[in-house]
Amino acid sequence: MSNKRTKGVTVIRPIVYGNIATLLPQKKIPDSDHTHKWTVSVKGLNNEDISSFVKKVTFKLHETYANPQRVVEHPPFELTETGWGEFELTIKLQFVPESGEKPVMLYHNLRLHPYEEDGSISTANKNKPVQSFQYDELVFTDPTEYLYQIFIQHPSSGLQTRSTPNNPYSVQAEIDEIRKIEEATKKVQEQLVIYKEKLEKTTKELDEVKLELERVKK
Ligand code: SLL
Repeated sequence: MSNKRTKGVTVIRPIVYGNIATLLPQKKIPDSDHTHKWTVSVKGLNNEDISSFVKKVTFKLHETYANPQRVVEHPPFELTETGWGEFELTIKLQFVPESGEKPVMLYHNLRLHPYEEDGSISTANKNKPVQSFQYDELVFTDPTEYLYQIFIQHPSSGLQTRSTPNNPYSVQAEIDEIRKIEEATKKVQEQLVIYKEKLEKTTKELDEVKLELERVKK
């Protein structure tokens, strides 16, 4: 095994990252304005072990936290904190040194509140745990022989055909998501046509008014 690159090979590894959050019982932490407890994590799909190729994960928190750079060197790659506000977390994945891979940066908006579809905070669900996770794929192009051997020894099951309550990520979910995006794009395009027509009509009316004004002035 060596650091030589395996030309023409691409390995895709699914990951799931994000956070859960729960409301703290009031007066849990004396003299503190913290309202929530949250855990941010990076995992493999179906909790598959990613530590065979991930060496460490650095979570960068908001600067209102003491020591905002939190390094986790062993699985589970997660971090639990308490706080009062939402912010964007930076998650840096570093790979085993023999892989020769550059770090990968992920970005996650820490979510504490149960939002409704319209963006307002749901009061009905305010005591329920909140979850915000994202599926993504790490792509390794021409991995070193060393890394390739690791991937062979630790295969990933990949996306299942259908979602289950424990695993919302599936081929079907992906198809549904693409369909939703296509429908939304279509709607936006339809709206655009309507607004363009309105704009043209209004511009024409404006021109007529301008002409009329010129005529009156004379
Ligand atoms: C906001 N822009 O105003 C965001 C910032 C920061 C949250 C949220 C700190 C906890 C601590 C904390 O919760 N920061 O002081 O230890 O909503």
